[in-house]
Amino acid sequence: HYEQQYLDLMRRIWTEGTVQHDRTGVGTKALFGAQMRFSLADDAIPLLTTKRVFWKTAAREMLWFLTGNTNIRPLLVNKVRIWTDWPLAHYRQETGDDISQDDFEARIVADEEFALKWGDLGPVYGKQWTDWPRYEQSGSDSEGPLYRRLSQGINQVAALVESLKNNPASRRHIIEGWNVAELDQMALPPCHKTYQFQVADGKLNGLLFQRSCDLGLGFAFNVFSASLLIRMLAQQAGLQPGDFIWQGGDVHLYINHAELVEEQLSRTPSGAPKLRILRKADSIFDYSIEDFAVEDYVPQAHISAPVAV
Ligand code: UFP
Repeated sequence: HYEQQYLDLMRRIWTEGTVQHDRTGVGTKALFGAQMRFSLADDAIPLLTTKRVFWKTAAREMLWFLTGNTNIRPLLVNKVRIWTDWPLAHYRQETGDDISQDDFEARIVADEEFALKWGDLGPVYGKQWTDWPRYEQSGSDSEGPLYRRLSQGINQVAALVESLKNNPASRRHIIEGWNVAELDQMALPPCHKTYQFQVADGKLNGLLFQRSCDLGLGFAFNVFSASLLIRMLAQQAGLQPGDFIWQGGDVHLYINHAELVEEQLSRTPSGAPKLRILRKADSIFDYSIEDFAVEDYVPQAHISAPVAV
């Protein structure tokens, strides 16, 4: 079963991982460098079956990336709360207001101006994917050339669809989130930072390099949304879905996830869920949540665990 790779890695990290005193202060057990391979052929989708994964949340987040938006408001309108922690912490720190998460989220939804001021995450995925900054020389002074930023950046996703169609054999099919010059403006530097694609035998293979992976929580989402992206791209480029290769840098389990790890390792994966894309959208930017259906997904009970911020 495809999920065995995941459980094996989880067991290995939990028993053999190096203890790390990570940024969050929680502490992890970590292993550096790991790979998993999943087939996306025949609508197969690597959704974890040993716990329920709320795949629509991941799908909505992926659709939000593709809009280029970096404000949490459109997510919250759809009850997606996975990005609230960062703006909330920032707001509390700046204003001294000890607002609850519920109240903060309600205010972001109700008050557009408040959202503009407090809901933005900086130039995270959506911005880099669809509007990577470009500059041109605008003059020079005694110290050398002067540059101005162009109002329209590079849309990597649009360029990718074109290159998949027009230059399939290319080894340069890449979407990059790691804009070194803008990392300090981002709420969180990209985790799923690099995607590479390959066209072979009429199939689209995709590889994700994830620099940092919370194997207990983040992974389930990351692996679903990367697969969804490959599926949408394949459909747009007129290709069949091939393999998805997941590649992790610092792969870790938080020390306070003991219950999750033990419960999940006691379960056995089962079933073969399918992801159907119900319609071919006009472009990669025109999908909506109603276009996706997951079938034959009979997961075991959800397991909750604390998120390290
Ligand atoms: N994390 C993921 N996947 C994501 C995401 C975050 O696993 O898509 F946004 C986890 C990895 C790590 C933490 O535990 O969040 C990010 O912290 P850092 O930037 O210090 O690696």
